[in-house]
Amino acid sequence: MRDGGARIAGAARPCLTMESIVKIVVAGPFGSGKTTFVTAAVDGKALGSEHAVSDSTRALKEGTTTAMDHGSLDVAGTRVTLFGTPGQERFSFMWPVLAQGMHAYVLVLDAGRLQARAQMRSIVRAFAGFAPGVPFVVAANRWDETALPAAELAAFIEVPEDAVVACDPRERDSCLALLEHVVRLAGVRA
Ligand SMILES: Nc1nc2c(ncn2[C@@H]2O[C@H](COP(=O)(O)OP(=O)(O)O)[C@@H](O)[C@H]2O)c(=O)[nH]1
Ligand SMILES: [Mg+2]
Repeated sequence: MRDGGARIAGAARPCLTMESIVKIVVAGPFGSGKTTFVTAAVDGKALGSEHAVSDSTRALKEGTTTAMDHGSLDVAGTRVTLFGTPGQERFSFMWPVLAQGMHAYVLVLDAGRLQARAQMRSIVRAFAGFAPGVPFVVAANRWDETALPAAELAAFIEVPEDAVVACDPRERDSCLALLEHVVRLAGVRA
């Protein structure tokens, strides 16, 4: 994916004007809190595509996103549209599809699980491959910063340390604060 994938997102990214809608993609491993994030951000008014989990990952949660989570909201006066990806590897062909034209992306991580951190490393690489230069933030969920310092976490998933921000996706204010930061990053590049 890194070298062979089509580089669609950067080239197709529209200009950001005052009237523009900022498109933000919410990605990350299975069970990291993506659907929770999109749902909390839009105050429960999200369109989802959750289905019952059919395999062994059922131990993690009962429903999983098979196409996308979607919703729109205002963030500090900017209209934002969110597209949450499915996290399971077999749906990864959806990631560049949903990433088309995005201004920025959020990578939600369950920082407490080693397996999730390893999966995040390959998701970081995949997005760097098909969306080079597009700004992003890692929303670190369930993160014990004393046990896992930011520098260590950032080095493990191979992102700059200042890209890692603590976030509780169940809390709307936490999601909104993170989105404000992401919208600012998207604006800087416009
Ligand atoms: N305890 C706790 N549970 C969370 C947190 N974030 C998400 N969850 C739960 O973790 C499960 C997986 O979240 P979900 O948003 O479906 O993950 P997704 O696969 O990334 O869309 C759900 O049951 C959430 O309610 C968190 O910060 N703390
Ligand atoms: Mg989901």
